[in-house]
Amino acid sequence: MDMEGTPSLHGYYMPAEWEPHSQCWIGWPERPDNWRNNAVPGQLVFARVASAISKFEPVTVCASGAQWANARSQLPENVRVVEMSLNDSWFRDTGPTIVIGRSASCSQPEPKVAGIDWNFNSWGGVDDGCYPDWSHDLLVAQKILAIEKLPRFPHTMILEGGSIHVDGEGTCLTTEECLLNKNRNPNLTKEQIEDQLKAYLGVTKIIWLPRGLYGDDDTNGHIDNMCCFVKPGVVLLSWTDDETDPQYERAVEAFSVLGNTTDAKGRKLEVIKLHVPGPLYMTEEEAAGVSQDDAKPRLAGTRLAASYVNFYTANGAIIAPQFGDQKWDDEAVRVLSKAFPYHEVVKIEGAREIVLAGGNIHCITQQQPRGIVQP
Ligand code: KQY
Repeated sequence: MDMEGTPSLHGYYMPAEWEPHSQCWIGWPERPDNWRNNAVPGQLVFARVASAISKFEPVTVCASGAQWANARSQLPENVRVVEMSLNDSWFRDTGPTIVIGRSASCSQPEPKVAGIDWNFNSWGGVDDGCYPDWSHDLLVAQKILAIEKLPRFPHTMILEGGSIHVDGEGTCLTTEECLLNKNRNPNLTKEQIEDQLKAYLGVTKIIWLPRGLYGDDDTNGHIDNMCCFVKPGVVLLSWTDDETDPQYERAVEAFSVLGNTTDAKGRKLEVIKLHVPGPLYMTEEEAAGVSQDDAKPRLAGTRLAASYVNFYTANGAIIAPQFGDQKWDDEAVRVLSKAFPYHEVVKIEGAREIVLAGGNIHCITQQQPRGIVQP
């Protein structure tokens, strides 16, 4: 397994998601102005995701004081439930990016594990973000690291975990649409952002896709709805064959960038196309179930940012969204099974509930890597 790459500022690096985890962290949805019908259907799907992952690695779910007993009652016994104040439940973005030290050896077999605590502004700040008060979310990473007694590397740069993917061998994938958006870090240049990613993630090469998935407006085009690594040198790309779909132009543009670059090790990338479902749109009934309060309004007729790339890689399993679109659901399982021959692909029905609130399975999960002992 990889212990190569360049040491980061602290001598730690972010491993690829398929490297071994000690556990997975998930928040518990609650706010009725983002989760329809008082978050009841969303909670059902979160419980399904947590339960599926818990068959492969330990899971901790964090729920507010008001929701702890409800979460406990819906989750299997083997899932730990801890109380934590939250503004919403997107731990990919509010949780820590957990990194591992490169110093593990026979004399010091326990690899060091630590967490980067990025700054967070609700995906765009007061004017452009998803909700105006993110004071609890700002503390999620710190609380998780405190629970696990892990060192914390705070960072002032606004960054969400869903906006980066790494291959564990020095390459980071991201989008210009998100990281260069003026609603994140208007005072940083592209080069300065690259320098921070290199220093904190232990990467040496950043591959910038111009845009993320069409309709992914909450996050301004997070990479985790658009493209991810399968292994070093191989990526999955959200695709559509429909030339009239606005996603087509984005997919072709990304395909061209990926086809004309190399990764940190100088490899050309193999690009596997993963067709999007639908297109899917929010119904009148779904929109009516979301209360109007502080959060960004959810409007009927909005194109849903639904993508099969937004899966979670657990120890030995791919936890994959299904949207009730038989043709593309089946095709996604076929493509993922072929791409990950040593993982079991576990289907999560009803992932549409998470998409209605602006994300998907990858967005609600955060892996805690275990680190690897060098022989
Ligand atoms: O997709 C994500 N990483 C998070 C989406 C958050 C949406 C909040 N409404």
